[in-house]
Amino acid sequence: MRPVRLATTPLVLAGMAACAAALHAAPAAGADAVPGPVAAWRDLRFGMFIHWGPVAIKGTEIGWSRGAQVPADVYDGLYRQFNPEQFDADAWAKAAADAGMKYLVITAKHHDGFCLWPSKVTDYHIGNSPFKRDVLKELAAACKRHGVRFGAYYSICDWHHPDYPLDSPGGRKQKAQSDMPRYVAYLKAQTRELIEGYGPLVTMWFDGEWEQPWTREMGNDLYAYLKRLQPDLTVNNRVSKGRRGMEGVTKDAHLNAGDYDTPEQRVGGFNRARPWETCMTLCNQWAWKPNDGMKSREECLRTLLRTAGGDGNLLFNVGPMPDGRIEPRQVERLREMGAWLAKHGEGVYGTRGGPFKPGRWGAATCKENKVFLFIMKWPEEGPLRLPAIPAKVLAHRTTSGGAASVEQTSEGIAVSLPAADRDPVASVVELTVEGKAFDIPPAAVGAAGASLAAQKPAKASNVYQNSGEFGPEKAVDGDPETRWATDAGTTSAWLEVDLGQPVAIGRVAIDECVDFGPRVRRFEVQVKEEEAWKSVLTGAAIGAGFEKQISPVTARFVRLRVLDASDGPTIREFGVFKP
Ligand code: H79
Repeated sequence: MRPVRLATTPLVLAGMAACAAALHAAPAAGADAVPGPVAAWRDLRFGMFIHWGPVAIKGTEIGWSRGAQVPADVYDGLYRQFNPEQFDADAWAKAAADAGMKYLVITAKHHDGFCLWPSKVTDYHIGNSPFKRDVLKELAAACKRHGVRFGAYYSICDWHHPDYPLDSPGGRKQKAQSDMPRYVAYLKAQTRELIEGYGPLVTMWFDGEWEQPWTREMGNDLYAYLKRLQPDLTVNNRVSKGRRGMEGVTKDAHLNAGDYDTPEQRVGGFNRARPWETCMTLCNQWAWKPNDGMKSREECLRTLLRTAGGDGNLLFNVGPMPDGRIEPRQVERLREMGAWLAKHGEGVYGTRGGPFKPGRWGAATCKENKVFLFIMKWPEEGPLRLPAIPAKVLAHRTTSGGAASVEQTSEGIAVSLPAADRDPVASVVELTVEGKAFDIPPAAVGAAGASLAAQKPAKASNVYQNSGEFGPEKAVDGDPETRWATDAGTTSAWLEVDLGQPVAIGRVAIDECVDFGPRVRRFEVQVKEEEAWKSVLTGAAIGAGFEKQISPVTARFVRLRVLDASDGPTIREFGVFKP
């Protein structure tokens, strides 16, 4: 940015700021500025990730075990005995389709450099294994038959290729000789083979971009090159630089040519401004491993719903076995997901996240004049309370069993459903609202949502290392990601909020951070009346998502007193609400 001269008038300054903002601004609320192909990819919402290669013979992690658990020369020779005779591309594509997955991305080449297609620019490929068959060709064709879009994962780092500067283990070794410009030419020739031989691709999914030999210029140039080959291709942010580790969001997104962010092994945060896709494993390892732990049906589906509720896609990974089959128990788990989605998929595909932000309570999506509520955790007493929205709820329908009652007042929306009717994955309540549901401003649910304490001045007896990151205001900022924290070893503490004027309070919600286990063992909530603190609620543990009604009381000052904790208490949100 150019330095601003002091003589510039405020009016001109404001104009300049507006100009600068317009260049790289996120789309205005309601507007949707993402290009057509990215929007089409986003609508698919749920895809299959496949990590596979000769390493399946060893059952160790693809790429990373080279030169670690498996000596590099042994790893590099595995393809000579790779003969997955039971590989059936239709079975894989069908498993994806039966799961309700709309696209598929396979490791055409991982960090280990092995190619699952007969590339013309290397001999290190499936055509030179005893199996010989072109896995990508068969899979792309099978996907077409099953209505699943096909995409390729391609690792930028290649610890096997002689021209790439870094080597195993994990790129931590430097090769004695290398030639990066020649490697870039190799990479471009290969990605061209992928697009021309197996395309049009739904996406090119890059990885391994964090290593030093790869630059932003190379990445953005590669992006432009691929878009010339296939104009409607989508490309992830790992084509270029600036990804924040496993969080996957892009720093300085305007400098990164990629189309979407890539949180890895975690559900991304609510974000409507930049498209994103969580990649996550069904088991623990990306590549197959015998007897790997596997996520439950509930965990799988809730992960998908929380992702969609945050406005993201889910690329859910399976690692097929060395014989070419996907483990039957994994196929079965995927089929279970598909069976649930066959009933409730309307609230997933082609929807957007919100307007209620995901949280422990569940998640919401929207489409046209519909809001889909996926309720996963009901309050211990009373209805689920959603914050007020500026649109009238015209009708509601429960699609998961039973009949929910939905009551809209100026305070918000109260939803109840008898316990016996609740779905173990998520109870689904569809609201029909007046106008476009996407235009309703997104709001958090629970302690973070529409609290009388929101953004009010707060102070505390103690702040973890006096760090601004953990100040008392973090407990009333409406953001469940941030938190007030206290020093290690703290066993009692208080947090006080000035509500500005006396207001009636009838409910308290507290969201304790339990990332390190629950710590609060005894607490009370007090209000100040005529200079004296009076207790309005006492309890033992708080935990995540605590909520309780109290006898209505009018007060300006309210405080949370932790009377006993096993270690420094830390609170994500402290909310008080009207009776
Ligand atoms: O293909 C799967 C994994 O093999 C691959 N990505 C998924 C889709 C993967 N890449 N990295 N990791 C898994 C974990 C490694 C993280 C680290 Fe780093 C690499 C830590 C330090 C270097 C990238 C850069 C993350 C933090 C800094």
